[in-house]
Amino acid sequence: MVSGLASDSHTWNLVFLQLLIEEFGHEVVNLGPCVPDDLLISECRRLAPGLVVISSVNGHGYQDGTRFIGKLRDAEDLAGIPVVIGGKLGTNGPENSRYADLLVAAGYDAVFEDGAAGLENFRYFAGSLLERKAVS
Ligand code: B12
Repeated sequence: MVSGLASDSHTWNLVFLQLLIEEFGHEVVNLGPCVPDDLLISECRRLAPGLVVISSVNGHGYQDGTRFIGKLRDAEDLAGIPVVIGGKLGTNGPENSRYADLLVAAGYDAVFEDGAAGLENFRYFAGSLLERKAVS
């Protein structure tokens, strides 16, 4: 499942991720931009995706992302669902950014901030996780 967060209206990042993950050979549900936390959580419950990929580029990723993952991890039935976030997570650029560590501490399984951990790392992470799920 690919999704934007509540404040973020950027769309091509989501289309890009959908195409990329489809290229790995997986089915993708793209919830689109400006998705309220509660809708995102109810869709996770309804669809039980193998991986939730959050994208944020408008500069509010850290705030929106921290709030969302707190709510998701508080829901007992969803606590174990794999969730990653990436993009432009703040407004200072990826250099010297501490968002990755903070977002992992908040509950994300991995963080792919532009520049620091690029698409190759995401390709490797998502590919191996989804493959493991497919055989188990
Ligand atoms: C088009 C655009 C808009 C359009 C969006 C239209 C639409 N429906 O999508 C409009 C005009 C609405 C817009 C609005 C705003 N925008 Co704008 N926008 C852009 C622009 C020019 C292109 C974005 C784009 O489509 N890129 C193409 C996609 C494919 O690439 P991408 O978004 O960069 O995503 C890549 C990576 O980030 C990465 N990635 C993204 N998410 C994830 C997730 C994972 C897991 C992984 C692995 C990788 C990954 O992969 C993608 C491919 O490489 C960028 C500047 C730029 N040249 O990038 C600014 C930009 C994103 N916008 C910006 C800003 C500030 C805004 C506004 C706040 C401006 C304002 N004051 O109103 C608003 C926010 C609106 C909102 N509520 O969110 C800033 C964000 C700054 C930051 N984060 O530091 C940017 C970077 C411009 C800038 N340099 O200042 N924007």
